[in-house]
Amino acid sequence: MSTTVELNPQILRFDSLPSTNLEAAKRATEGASEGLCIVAREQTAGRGRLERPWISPMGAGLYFSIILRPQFEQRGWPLITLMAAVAVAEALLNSCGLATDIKWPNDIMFQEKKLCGVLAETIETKVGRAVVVGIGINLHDSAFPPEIAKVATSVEAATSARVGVEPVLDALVQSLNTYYRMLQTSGGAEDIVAEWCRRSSYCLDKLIRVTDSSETFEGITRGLERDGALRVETKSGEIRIVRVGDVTATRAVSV
Ligand code: BT5
Repeated sequence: MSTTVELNPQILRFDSLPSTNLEAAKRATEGASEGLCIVAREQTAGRGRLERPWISPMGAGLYFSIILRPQFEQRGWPLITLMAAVAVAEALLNSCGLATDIKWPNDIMFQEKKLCGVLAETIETKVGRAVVVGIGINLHDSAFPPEIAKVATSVEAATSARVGVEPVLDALVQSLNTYYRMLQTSGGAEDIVAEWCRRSSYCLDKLIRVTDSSETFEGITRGLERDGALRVETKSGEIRIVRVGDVTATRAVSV
């Protein structure tokens, strides 16, 4: 990670798209430059990880994607998701005065409820491999259906203030620029991990349950690896390194 690239963001706005990640991926495939941002007022087929849906009604949230063309080695690319989560947390603090928590690896939380999700996807393009980072921030409670109100929240609910897309978008583009630059400097991986840990109650000593496609286990978090993987100490004292899966906080004193 030696040369640092400025993002020089350019924003394309749409009323409605199936998914801003899909649109960004299409443009990246056609050769669009690093820093191209896609913003939509609604998504009709917003996506989460593992093809899960991201509910994105008209005017209720910020639906955003950015194309990155990282020049550093690919084993550092998982840190891009963490970098984006740090950038969202910083943007919400700067634009709305809202202090949030980050749940490993990609959820921005307020009082244990999800306020924002991040989806980073790697794609092949004719000018090399690229990453599309998608960010969905709930600005108002109308961003999600009542069925998930126990686990979802919005900036408006958290701050008791009405907030518009533009100030959050401005702050987000600025903070992505800052932390993407940081990630590319020598020592940038350690710096992003430190920034992530500073903002996340999930970094150390948190009782969690990890679920992936093959198993579920519980343990206590013991920090992050250099590539952003989560270290979890199980009941038997073994340290497991988690690179994929869903994490939930547990209250049971079971380890
Ligand atoms: C994520 O996935 O959290 C990544 C979400 C990324 C969305 C952005 S919006 C702009 C860009 N374009 C896209 O098409 N996607 C990106 P995951 O961790 O898999 O969480 C998905 C789960 O969150 C769903 O299964 C629901 O349970 C829940 N969910 C869906 N919509 C939600 C919402 N608006 N608010 C809170 N939770 C939601």
